[in-house]
Amino acid sequence: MSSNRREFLKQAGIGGGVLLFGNGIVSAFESRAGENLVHEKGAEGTHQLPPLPYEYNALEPVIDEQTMRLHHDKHHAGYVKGLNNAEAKLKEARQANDFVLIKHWERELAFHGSGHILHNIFWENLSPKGGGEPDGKLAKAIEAEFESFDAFKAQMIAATNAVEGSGWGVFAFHVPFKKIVILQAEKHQDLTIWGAIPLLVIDVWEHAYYLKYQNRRAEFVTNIFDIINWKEVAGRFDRAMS
Ligand code: MN3
Repeated sequence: MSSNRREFLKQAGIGGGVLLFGNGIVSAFESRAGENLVHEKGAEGTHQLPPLPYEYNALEPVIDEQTMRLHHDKHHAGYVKGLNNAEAKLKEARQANDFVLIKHWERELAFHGSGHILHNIFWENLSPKGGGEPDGKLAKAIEAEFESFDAFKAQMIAATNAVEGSGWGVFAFHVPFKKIVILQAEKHQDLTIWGAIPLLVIDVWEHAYYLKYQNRRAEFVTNIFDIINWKEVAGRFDRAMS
């Protein structure tokens, strides 16, 4: 992102949502609070590694400089590279109408896309001036849902400690339920990109088709396109974009 554009975004106070510029859509769902999370989806459609919002040593002694350098410059950068690669490979597959590796590249998309978005949020969640407790609306919401900040904090710590294997503790706002929740993400790629808002879903649990189609899931999935309410899907897209 050019420094001019960065400055414009900062001055405009734009941190999230959908931004339209001459070269198309700038980050529909990738953005969050900080302006350096507003990524360009430029002509190449590539994602970029945002710089840390503070110095590498700014979070000492809680997180050491070397860890920050490796975590941001190597690990997070790897997710960005992998995400761009997965998108490129999926584009190639569509163009060739060759989906023999579809499971592999969808997994790569989920793994690297989730890694990218979660690390963006992680860096922004931290600050050398952090700590204490929230106030305002968030404090009220936490009190209403969890009874007290201490109870919330205890559950967040317990849930994060108990993540099986690699993963994340996640404090989230659930849009359809209009509710704050604490979640665990085991691994992070199971096969979603965090932050995605569903527009169209197709149930392929066996209960959804087995009586009629038995093991012929592909036939069910093809046929369902004859009954999709695209007007409703488009409405969801409009609402998600706004
Ligand atoms: Mn990490």
